[in-house]
Amino acid sequence: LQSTMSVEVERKFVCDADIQKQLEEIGAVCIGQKQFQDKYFDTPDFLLTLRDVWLRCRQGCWELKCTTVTKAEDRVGEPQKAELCSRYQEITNLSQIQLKVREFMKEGNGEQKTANQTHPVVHQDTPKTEGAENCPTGNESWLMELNLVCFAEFTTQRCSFTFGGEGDESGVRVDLDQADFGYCVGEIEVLVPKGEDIQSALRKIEKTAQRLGLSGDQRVQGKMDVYLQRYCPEHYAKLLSASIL
Ligand code: V4E
Repeated sequence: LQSTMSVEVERKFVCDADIQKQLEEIGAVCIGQKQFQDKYFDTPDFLLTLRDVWLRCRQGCWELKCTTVTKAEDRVGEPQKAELCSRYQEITNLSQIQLKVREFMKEGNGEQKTANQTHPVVHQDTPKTEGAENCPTGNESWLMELNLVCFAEFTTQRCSFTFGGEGDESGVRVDLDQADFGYCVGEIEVLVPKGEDIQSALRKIEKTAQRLGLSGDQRVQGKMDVYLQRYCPEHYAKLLSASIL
């Protein structure tokens, strides 16, 4: 089970047609395929995403991704190409998510926005699973209260690979994603429990990238980059000029 607080370090890559074969050649094992739907939420003036904060509901479960260290001086000593890797803190506990979102909004606005302002459609979720604290019960009043609306919704087919044993790639996972709007991307990722060693995660990712023969000097677009570029050009432009994407 994923902890409620961890740092996801990941590097995206462009998938070649023979990527599955290449993965198997370097010892990766397919651990399964799944399909999931993501709905991303923000205020109409993009208060969260302009701070690189990503609130989503994946198959009925809430997740918040926000940046960790970004200052250049904190990256001294990192392996080359570390800048190709992104690192986000992942929070999956709903109360913690709500607390963080409120904090980010206060930072941004001086005053928190409330619901009785303009209100586009809020996507209400019907519960798919019962019982888990994180999973919505259909009562999404906190979204209304914080003026959060759905700005992106798409489904991904994911094929995941891991490496067995205690070697260089232990803990490395490779996801091959195909989004329903016609975009494919690969991700090499390591989930680091909060407070643990990020450098070693970066080295493992770099090693795996090398073994897959990824030259990767340019940043690869994620699913969200492509989605916003195509369907929400105004939002995309704002994130680009704020250097978020
Ligand atoms: C952090 C972020 C977004 C949230 C979605 O992140 P991503 O890892 O691309 O999605 P996904 O579906 O692979 O999630 P997972 O299953 O791995 O948790 S959308 C945009 N960002 C910002 C961002 C960035 N600035 N640079 C890179 C390389 N990726 C994402």
